[in-house]
Amino acid sequence: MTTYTFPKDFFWGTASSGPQTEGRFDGDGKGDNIWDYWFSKEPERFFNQVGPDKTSYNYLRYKEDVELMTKTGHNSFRTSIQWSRLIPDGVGEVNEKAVAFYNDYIDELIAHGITPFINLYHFDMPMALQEKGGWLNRETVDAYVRYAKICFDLFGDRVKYWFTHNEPIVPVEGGYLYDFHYPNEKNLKHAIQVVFNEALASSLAIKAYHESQDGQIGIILNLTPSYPRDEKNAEDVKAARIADAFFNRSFLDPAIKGEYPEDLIAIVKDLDMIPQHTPEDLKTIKDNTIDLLGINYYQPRRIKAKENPADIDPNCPMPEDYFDYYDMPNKKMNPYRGWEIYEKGIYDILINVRDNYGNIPCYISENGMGVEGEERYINANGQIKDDYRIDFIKDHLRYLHQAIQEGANCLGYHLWTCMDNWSWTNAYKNRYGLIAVDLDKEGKRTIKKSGYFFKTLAEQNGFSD
Ligand code: BGP
Repeated sequence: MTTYTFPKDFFWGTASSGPQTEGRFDGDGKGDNIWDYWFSKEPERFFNQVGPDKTSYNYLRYKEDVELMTKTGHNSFRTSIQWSRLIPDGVGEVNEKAVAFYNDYIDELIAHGITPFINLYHFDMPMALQEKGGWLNRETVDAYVRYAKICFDLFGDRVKYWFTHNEPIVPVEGGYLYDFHYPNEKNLKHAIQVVFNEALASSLAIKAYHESQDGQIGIILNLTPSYPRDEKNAEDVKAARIADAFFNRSFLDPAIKGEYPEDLIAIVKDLDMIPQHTPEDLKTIKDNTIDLLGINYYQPRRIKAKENPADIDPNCPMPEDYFDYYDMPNKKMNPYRGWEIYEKGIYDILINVRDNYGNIPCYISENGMGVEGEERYINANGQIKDDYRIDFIKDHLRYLHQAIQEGANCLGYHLWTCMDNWSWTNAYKNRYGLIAVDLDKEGKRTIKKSGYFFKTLAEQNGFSD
């Protein structure tokens, strides 16, 4: 038998976000964000036309949710403040009902021995700011920094772990390259400007935080290790390295090293797409790096050299002009989400952070498995027997444990997610939670088998097999 024991005070818990869990209710004072707006215009883009209005009723049920977190082994939990709840138009008055809600939610977590991790931005641009260009507009950076300072002032006395963004590359991919977030553009020049403005906003928020508060602040990045089809083929290796620059190092390097990778700068220069910036902006990014890195890991990227350069449309440059995706035979898949499952990726990421990023303190801030039709696994007692999720967690934790044994500075593991929640355009198609949510019964909660497993895992600070 092998026992996997994790370091003392390891963070065990889950992650979620405001827009995916809270819902919106009469009189709550929340303003529209891009999701509210987009759903009102194109409900057919969302699975079963389920929108962001009710999500998982957490705004009404948060006390019960915190109780359930204790029953599922949480010593820490991440959610996000919704910018459009706290400041409905993004720049103006603070909504006192939102302040009361977040205060009470945070107090409830702490009273139950659960350390709150609070993220400031999870894909949820207030609509009033999007109308003026969203992240493309420099004024949004200023509005974000004001919003961040308001959050630190209101909640910083109790919240000691803050994050400036969750997966900042995703609004770039979704909103400006591949059409899965509003504003649904396909424009690499805009995408690059958004990358820069998000990083600048992050650094300015970090600066403000360090000037006034005493906790830690970081960023959460979805790192997708890029594996070449053939490690001995120099063209494949080069292509994988470029994909890594676009999708990982574009945020990882400024966040930790305070500067952009040279290979990425060379490509962007060559495209004549250097984003608008001032020398002072670069200094801000250089001087204000993160304390803690959150790593979301779901899937790797398999890459091969570009096979057919004729695919390239000179009028519409895209990252994929530099590489092709490689469909590796016999890969293990999560068929519901269409994502490859490659457990060793978690190890490779942590070793990369150890060796190339100064072994900065980090934790796994998301990892998880969305499954469609989990009702078919309900047993006679009404419990979902999600053994596949338990196996998924253990399979990743073995590699995480190995990385820690080899010196990785990984402080915890958060699963995506606690309660089943609303997955953007996939809505409630795939369920990720330790706890089931019944949408036909106003969000009734039932702990899944994995929820009980997670409690034992956290109590024992590891597992044996
Ligand atoms: C991450 C996001 C989460 C969450 C998760 C699951 O990228 O941070 O918000 O949604 O992925 O992915 P999806 O919802 O696309 O199935």
